Formats: sequence, structure tokens, C-alpha cells
Amino acid sequence: MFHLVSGLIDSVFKESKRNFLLLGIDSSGKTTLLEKIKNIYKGSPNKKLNPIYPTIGLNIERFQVKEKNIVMRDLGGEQSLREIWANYYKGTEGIIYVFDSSDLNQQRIEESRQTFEQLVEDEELQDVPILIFANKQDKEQKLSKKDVENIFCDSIPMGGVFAVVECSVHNVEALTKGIEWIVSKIPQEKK
Ligand SMILES: Nc1nc2c(ncn2[C@@H]2O[C@H](COP(=O)(O)OP(=O)(O)OP(=O)(O)O)[C@@H](O)[C@H]2O)c(=O)[nH]1
Ligand SMILES: [Mg+2]
Repeated sequence: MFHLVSGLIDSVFKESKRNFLLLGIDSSGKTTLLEKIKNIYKGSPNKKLNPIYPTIGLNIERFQVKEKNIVMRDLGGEQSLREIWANYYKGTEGIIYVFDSSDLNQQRIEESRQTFEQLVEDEELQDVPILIFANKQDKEQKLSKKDVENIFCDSIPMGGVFAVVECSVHNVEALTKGIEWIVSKIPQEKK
């Protein structure tokens, strides 16, 4: 009986988890943003961030946004690590793609664009809303929201749910705006 009840509770709780992926090429700022977003939703937006190193595997954080239980996975973005991204696509309800708006190197921009294109073409991710965080807007030289839209919009399938939000780790309002936008785009109940 105990097993039955605890199994039921467990499955109800599992059902209510909403999975998001934080993707983007290396050094775009995924782990930094994940830490900040977690702090915002855990009620400590000004908490000092721990030192952050390039991600070799993945980082996972769980927090609530508008009463939804969000599980956010941040995967390492270094080239050889991108091969494992697809293992995490199944069951993902939203993609947050982080772009370093301050890296004006054309080759890196193209690398990020191609990585994004490959991602949105994956059949597991059709109908999944996509938020692009145009990160590092605190830097002096940077691409604008319009520039970033121009880089990525051709890769978006017709009718795709897609938004670009300019942000930086220092801008709580922008991060909240982006996260609440994408969370508002997932179905009320898990499919
Ligand atoms: N100025 C500025 N620097 C940032 C911002 N976000 C991240 N960074 C810096 O960018 C560098 C890379 O950040 P990470 O969070 O490690 O990047 P990542 O995308 O997780 O990188 P990988 O784990 O290698 O895929 C670090 O030095 C961060 O401090 C931002 O909004 N503004
Ligand atoms: Mg990282």
C-alpha cells in the first residue's frame, strides 16, 4: 500500500516537471545565466555568483516559475560536447538559446548560427518554443536585438514560436521577462 501511494505521489510529481534546455556555443554565458536565474526564482536575485568554469557535462537547476516546476539543464557548449545535446531533446518543452552579443567575430557568429540551425531542425524539437537570449548586453560593443534576429530568424520554421530578448547577467528584469515569456508558451498541463 505504502509503495502504491508513494509511487502515485512520485508519478504525479514527475508529471508536473517541465523540462527546459539552455543551449548555445561555449562561453556564450549559459551557466552564468542559469545561476542567476536560479537565484532570481529562489528569491535571492542579488546573491553573489560562485566562480564559473567551462561546463564539461551538464548543470541542472530546479525552481518554480508561475507555479510550474521548472527543470533547467545547461549543457556544455564546447564543439565536441554539442554532439551529446540530442540525447536531451526528448521531453523538452522549451529551448533557451544563449548568444554572446559581444563576440563580433564573424566565424563565431556563423558557428552559433549553424549550431542553432541544426538544433531547430531536430524532429524532437518541432513545436517547442524557442527563446534566444542576446546575452552580454552590458558590454560596450555588441549586436542589437535586431542584428540577432537577423542572424537567427531564417532558421525558424514557419509558424515557430520564437523571441529574442536582450539581456545580461546583471539585468534581472530582462532575464525575468525572457523566462516568463517562454514559460507562458508551454501548455498549462504536461502533454
Ligand atoms: N560581461 C558579461 N560577461 C558574461 C555575461 N554572461 C556570462 N559572462 C561571462 O562569459 C564567460 C563564459 O560564461 P559561461 O557561463 O561559463 O559560459 P557557458 O556558455 O556556460 O560556456 P560553456 O560551459 O563552455 O558552454 C564567463 O567569463 C562569464 O563571466 C554577461 O551577461 N556579461
Ligand atoms: Mg557552462
